[in-house]
Amino acid sequence: MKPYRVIGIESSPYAVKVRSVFRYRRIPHLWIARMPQFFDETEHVRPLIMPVVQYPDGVYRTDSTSIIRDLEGRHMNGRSVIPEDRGQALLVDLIEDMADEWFTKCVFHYRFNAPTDRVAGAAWGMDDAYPDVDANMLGDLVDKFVARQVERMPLVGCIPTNAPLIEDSYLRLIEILEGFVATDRFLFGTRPSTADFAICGQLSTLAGDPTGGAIQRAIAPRTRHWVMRLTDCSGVEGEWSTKVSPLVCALLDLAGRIYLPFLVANATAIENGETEISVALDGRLYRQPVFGYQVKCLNALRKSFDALSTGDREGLDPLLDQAGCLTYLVG
Ligand SMILES: N[C@@H](CCC(=O)N[C@@H](CS)C(=O)NCC(=O)O)C(=O)O
Repeated sequence: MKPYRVIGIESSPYAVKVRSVFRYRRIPHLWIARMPQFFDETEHVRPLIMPVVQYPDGVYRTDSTSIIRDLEGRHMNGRSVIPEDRGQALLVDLIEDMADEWFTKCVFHYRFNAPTDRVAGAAWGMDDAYPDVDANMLGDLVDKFVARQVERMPLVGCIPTNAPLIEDSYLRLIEILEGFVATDRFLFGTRPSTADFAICGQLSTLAGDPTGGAIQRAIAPRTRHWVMRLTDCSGVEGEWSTKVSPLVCALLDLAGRIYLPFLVANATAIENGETEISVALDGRLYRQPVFGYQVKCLNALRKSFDALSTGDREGLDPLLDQAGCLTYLVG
């Protein structure tokens, strides 16, 4: 079989997430740094987001979450990244989604808020994408990228009034993880789940940026090392835990305070024909233009929750209820 080709750049959270899953799953693949010689072949891909994965049959696909689910069915080699316990699998979906859709705001905020971060973050991405250009041309590419990304900040809620909430959620995530990495190997046992890899993707980008990285070094150094280890777990052999760890519960608490009320406020605003979300999250007013894709995220979570049996929900509902998540999932 031809190997899969994972096309992305090192500073992309989703590219690191997908590559880490391929490595852990021992699925033969090539990592293709997305340089100009590879631009043409993916030009037709829509939406053109990173990473793009070319399958052995030549087809190109995007969207980390759906690619990872698709690989589950194609490669049943005992190295799944989704627990067999359906209740735990739902928690994995929720935490993965929160990493992809909420913690990515932390990446965007720290990367494009302060001028020094902007230049360093953009230079990392542009240098990987255009390693053959001279320093002047690289400087132009960095300026253009910074201008484009700074313009997009309000679209994802990265505005000054939201900054305290976004920063606080980053600090809480890494504080929770710091308490956890010394006692447990991964979120759901001694083997990693796609929720671990989603967090790894976002935190690896933050680790490489000046402010996000300095914060990790200062208050969560062991989490930073954990993130680095997660990028290559090809040698890990482990088991799923039968119990849900208190640290997963702490992450669910964040989902109940911030992520799920945000998703529901977004869906409600769209349903009411509004163009902006304005919602209190964890006691702070949060505002952002509505985002269609995130309605799909909420619907997918609710559909998975709805599909659980009474038996699956017996142990799960009290956990979700205690974390303040249950009401948002029953729709
Ligand atoms: N939901 C997608 C998100 C992928 C994504 O947004 N990737 C970023 C790079 S990290 C991107 O390509 N953004 C489009 C752009 O910058 O034009 C996934 O999970 O793969």
